[in-house]
Amino acid sequence: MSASIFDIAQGDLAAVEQRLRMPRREFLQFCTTVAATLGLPAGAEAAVAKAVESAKRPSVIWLHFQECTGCSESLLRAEHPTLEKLIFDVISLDYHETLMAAAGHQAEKARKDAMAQHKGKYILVVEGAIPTKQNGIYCKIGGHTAVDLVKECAADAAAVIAIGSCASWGGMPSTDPNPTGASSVAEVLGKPVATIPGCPPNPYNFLATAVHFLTFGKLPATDKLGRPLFAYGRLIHENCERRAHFDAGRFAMAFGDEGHRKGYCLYKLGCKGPETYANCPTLGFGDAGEGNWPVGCGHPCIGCTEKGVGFAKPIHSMAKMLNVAPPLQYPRIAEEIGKGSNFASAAALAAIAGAAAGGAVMLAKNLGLSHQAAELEKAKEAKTKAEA
Ligand code: FSX
Ligand code: SF4
Ligand code: F3S
Repeated sequence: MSASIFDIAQGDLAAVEQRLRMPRREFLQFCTTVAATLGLPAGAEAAVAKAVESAKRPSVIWLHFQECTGCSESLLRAEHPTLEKLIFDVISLDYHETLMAAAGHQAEKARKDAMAQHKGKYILVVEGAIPTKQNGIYCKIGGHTAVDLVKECAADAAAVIAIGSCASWGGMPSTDPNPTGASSVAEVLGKPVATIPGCPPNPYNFLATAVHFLTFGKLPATDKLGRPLFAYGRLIHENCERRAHFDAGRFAMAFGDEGHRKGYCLYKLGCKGPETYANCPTLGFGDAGEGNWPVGCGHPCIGCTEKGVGFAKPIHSMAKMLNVAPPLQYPRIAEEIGKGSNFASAAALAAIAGAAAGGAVMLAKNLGLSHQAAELEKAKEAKTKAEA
């Protein structure tokens, strides 16, 4: 039988309670949540709990370059546990320009000391893009360019994590025409690194990645862009609570219109969920419960976790459909209003046209037709008003 979280000795729990200043129930809940977020098999929460409870705190060096500090801010808003607990009890944050009290030479010394003492063992976290044009003069700290700093700190790190879209692939600072040559950590180092994109990223994706390192001594499995699969393995569109509206052809056509107020799909307002990989719909933000994520709040996803989408495509432009089979079995509800058609005939037509024309064409047709349907509806309403 695999170990269970309930097998942890009461004495150990009391110790952890004291060390983390966190009620044991909350601690166990945290470990279970992290194990579930990581997609680990049943029983793994015990390993997570054991690691968090007893692991020697790994040294973390956190660099800031071209960014807004939103990544650190979002982490500071994490609740289970708060970053304060994580900083002081789970990881040893030896260098973080925004949070550390030290300044100037003292700060530089803290970084150098941590690198020397934990050579080959520390985690390097990079927040922000790295300006590369004109020998990197656009960002200098303590007399060193960001390019030199990241290379120096990465050389002896056990793991490198790029947090946020800026560090992962350039993000906002790399927006065309990218005057500073803002680049990702991987581009500057010339080798792949783990990435936690998002602007800002979900703090739990970072926490879960850090706890994975703590538990298993290595970073979790990633896709080819370095994104942990547990968090970025699925398209937003696959798990979106508005997906049924998409499949049924019910779209908000303008902010504040009836469809928008009713929670219809935001595809036609530019939602990039169909081409963006992230767990935003399932994880949510801000510990505020279900539905607290961009689309849940009524704003189209801008694709902030996706290179070439966020800060690259106009917010209102329509997303490319990736890996989505058109739901041929669904009627085109919006198009059928007042046209005397029924479910069976719509489905049959869709199936024939789908088979003949291919899925993508069918889907495009569906989407185009709902535009027409909305226009028809508008004309009908205007006519009824005029006649009244
Ligand atoms: Fe800001 Fe982080 Fe965006 Fe960038 O997040 S929230 S600009 S991803 O590097 O601080
Ligand atoms: Fe959700 Fe956007 Fe997909 Fe619509 S297009 S179902 S709002 S992810
Ligand atoms: Fe970003 Fe879209 Fe999630 S904008 S936060 S990837 S819903």
